[in-house]
Amino acid sequence: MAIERTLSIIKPDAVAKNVIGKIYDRFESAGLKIIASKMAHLSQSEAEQFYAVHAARPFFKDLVSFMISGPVMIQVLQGEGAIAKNRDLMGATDPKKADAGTIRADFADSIDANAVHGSDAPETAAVEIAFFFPGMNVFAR
Ligand code: RTP
Ligand code: MG
Repeated sequence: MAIERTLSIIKPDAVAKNVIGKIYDRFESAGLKIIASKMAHLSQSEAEQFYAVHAARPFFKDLVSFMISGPVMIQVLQGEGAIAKNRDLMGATDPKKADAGTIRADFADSIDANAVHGSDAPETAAVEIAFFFPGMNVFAR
């Protein structure tokens, strides 16, 4: 398995719950390295651009409103198979369907307030890392 980089966001609900450290521990315990991070309060335009792939979906407006409802913690994770590993740690989009012990099962309240975002493929990871950390090499060396 190749060393990869992926973009992770701790969403406003989890930042408000004060569980950034607990979620970082999940990443580090699974062997993922946090190689960049920043806290930000996204503007509407930034949230719309970031989730542009979902622009036509019925939940888009709610998703954007939620993502700008408070500060988020944004990080690049690096490690073996980082993209899939992070998705496994996150659990299913709907926390009611997320496996026990996943971040969403333990910290998320609903399909909207679902604690974390993670890139879903190498192509989206590259775009998402460049969006929040311009100039950063999106490929692991
Ligand atoms: P994310 O992009 O945030 O990591 O989440 P995901 O891949 O698990 O889910 P995705 O299909 O990409 O959807 C992005 C976010 O939109 C909200 N959503 N709501 N009401 C709904 O049916 C619905 N479906 C998706 C979720 O907050 C999801 O994280
Ligand atoms: Mg997604």
